[in-house]
Amino acid sequence: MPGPVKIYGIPRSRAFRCLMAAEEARVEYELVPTDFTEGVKTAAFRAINPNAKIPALVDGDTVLFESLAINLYLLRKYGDLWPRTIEDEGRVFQWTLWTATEIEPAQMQWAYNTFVRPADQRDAALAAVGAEKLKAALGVLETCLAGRDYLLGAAYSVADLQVSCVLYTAWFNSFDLAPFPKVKAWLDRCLNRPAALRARNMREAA
Ligand SMILES: N[C@@H](CCC(=O)N[C@@H](CS)C(=O)NCC(=O)O)C(=O)O
Repeated sequence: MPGPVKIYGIPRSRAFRCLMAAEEARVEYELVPTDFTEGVKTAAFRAINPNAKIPALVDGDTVLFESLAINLYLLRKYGDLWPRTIEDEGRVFQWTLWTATEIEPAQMQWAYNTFVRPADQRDAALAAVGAEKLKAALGVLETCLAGRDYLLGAAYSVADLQVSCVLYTAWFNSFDLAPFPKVKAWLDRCLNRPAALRARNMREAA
């Protein structure tokens, strides 16, 4: 029997997303502490992820990088959240790629220039451009959540996990969600689930 799934990273990094997924999948896992300054540069870690970035995953002979791809793998292989139909699977892929391309770059542009970088390295104009792009994406989400509690319908799914684990950054760091009340209520639901709270406790206590 292979040992527990290994997630390389620290909770205060994108590895948080995979901790949320692993908790939702209820898979036995080990967090292998690897930080994004020195930890990612070691030869041992580069052999796992040649991008020298966290997170990475090792599950027996399977080695993966990219946080949202790791999540798809974990939820497909473990737990009972994976969609039952090809159509819903398509929607999960749609929301995953949408998150990576429409949310992530805008949110990071806002975050880097608002609180991540030291104050003297922040550019307020870049932060504002990122915030505007993020608002445009949140508007799409607000429209898609009309008349439904979750992205695929009445029940929480992998689509909700993928989008909410990334938007955690904006939600936790007080991005103004007042113009998007459905998104705000949905994020409150997704990020206060017992599994999400277990992952958040690791991150917020760190
Ligand atoms: N697209 C990648 C991005 C991974 C990433 O940028 N991770 C950061 C930490 S949150 C990192 O390891 N940075 C180290 C570096 O860029 O040198 C993913 O989602 O997994």
